[in-house]
Amino acid sequence: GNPILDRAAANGVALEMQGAVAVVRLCRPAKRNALNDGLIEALRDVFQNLPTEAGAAVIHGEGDHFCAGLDLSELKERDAGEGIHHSRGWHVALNAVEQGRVPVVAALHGAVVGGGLELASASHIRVADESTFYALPEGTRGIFVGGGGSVRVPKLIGAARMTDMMLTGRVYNAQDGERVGFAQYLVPTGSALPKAIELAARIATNAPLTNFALMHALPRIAEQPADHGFFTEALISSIAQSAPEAKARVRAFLEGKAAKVQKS
Ligand code: 1HE
Repeated sequence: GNPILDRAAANGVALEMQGAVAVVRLCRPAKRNALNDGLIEALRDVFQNLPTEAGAAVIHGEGDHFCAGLDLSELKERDAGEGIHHSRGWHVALNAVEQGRVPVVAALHGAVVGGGLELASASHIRVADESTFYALPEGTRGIFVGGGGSVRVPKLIGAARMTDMMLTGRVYNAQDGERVGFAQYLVPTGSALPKAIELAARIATNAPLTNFALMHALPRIAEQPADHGFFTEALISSIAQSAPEAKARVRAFLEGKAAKVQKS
């Protein structure tokens, strides 16, 4: 139906709606979902053109691995100028994931390496199964991250751990990855995708302004001086509160009609 989404599917990124959840799949399993230029453009196009009925999205990879990172076969002949534009193209695509219309949950399994880890880091929540492993082989390949990893990965695990990964080639397994902050959920092998869809379906029921505030205000506040952060927080919280939907949800709680917070 939609020519942009049809082209993305032909380039290896498929979109399927499951209720209000947009399920985005990297489908280049023979190359371990390595990200060539076509795939990066397809990712950008899909996240810039999510159907309006989508309230949240999930991203996952077909086959045994989430994503093997940059397609190294494309790196051969690029000069410095082309390299800058290539990296900027990744930034646009991964910004479309991070700063799009809806929160994105990444379902991780197998290799989450190099550019694959950069993509996972652009998502809002990461659910990893026990087969997941994380690495930044850029260091040992004589290159550097170029897909926003130097900005986003330290926010998850800290600059010291990222430096170690790149200098020594250290690989984190699923348990250690959850412990250091790559993933927010660790689930049995094979169940990352259903868990991610379950979380996304729940996220899609939130008030849209709450999701907007979390995606767009929280990361900006994190980079503001405290005084600016408090001010931005006051603005965004008052805007969220003033929505009719927020009033209805608070009223429902006060009338005993909404769920209490349950001890987990
Ligand atoms: C690839 C790529 C790739 C696989 N580019 N072709 N990323 C890396 O340095 C990771 C490189 N890949 C691997 O270490 C392994 O392939 C995996 C651990 C991910 C998976 O292992 P395995 O045994 O399941 O698969 P395989 O046999 O190694 O790979 C299957 C095929 O995929 C094979 O091609 P074939 O034609 O011989 O079948 C591989 O060559 C191919 N393949 N990964 C190209 N990455 C914006 S800057 C970001 C910078 C980076 O991301 S650098 C890190 C790149």
